[in-house]
Amino acid sequence: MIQIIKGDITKVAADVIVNAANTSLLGGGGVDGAIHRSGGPEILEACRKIVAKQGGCKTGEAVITTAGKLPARYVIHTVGPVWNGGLKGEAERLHACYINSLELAAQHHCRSVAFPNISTGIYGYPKKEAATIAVTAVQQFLATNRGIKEVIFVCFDEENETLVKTALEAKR
Ligand code: AR6
Repeated sequence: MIQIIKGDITKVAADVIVNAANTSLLGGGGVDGAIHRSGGPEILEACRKIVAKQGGCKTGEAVITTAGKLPARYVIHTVGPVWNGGLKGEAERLHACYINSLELAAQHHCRSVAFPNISTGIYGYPKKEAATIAVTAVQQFLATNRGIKEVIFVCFDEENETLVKTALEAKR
């Protein structure tokens, strides 16, 4: 099942919430800043351990940590592409963010996963195209029946909420 809500992902009590991080995994602005602020220092500590082991996270890939003080059980940090005109593999990488995050969530026996609109803030991805990619990737993964029952798109702004709803309706 896919749900779309407008709000703040740090308040969502899904098994896992996804963070739109950067390759350093060491925090930033936007949703990344909000997650680290509300979740407390445990999340950054876990990220530092991952950095020490594997040196950050590549664009399109994902890693998992504790959710610290957040109501979720885990945070999956994925790195969306920076929009660079659309001919630099942005679409494939954005699609990979959703698939790799869901794959990691399934490996950790999560049933519900909440996503922000990855790359549509500081990274400048056009929101309409990003919404179509997000919905396509999630539907593709849900069809594989890996134990994930619920995916929630947590849209921070009304524009993204409308665009994701439209993208989902177009696929029904
Ligand atoms: N809950 C849900 N969505 C949010 C929240 C929130 N609390 N806060 C912002 N958004 P962005 P990006 C929305 O910029 O474009 C960071 O510095 C926001 O409105 O957070 O992938 C990282 O460290 C937008 O729709 O992420 C990276 O350096 C969406 O989340 C860089 O930004 C994504 O916006 C990543 O840029």
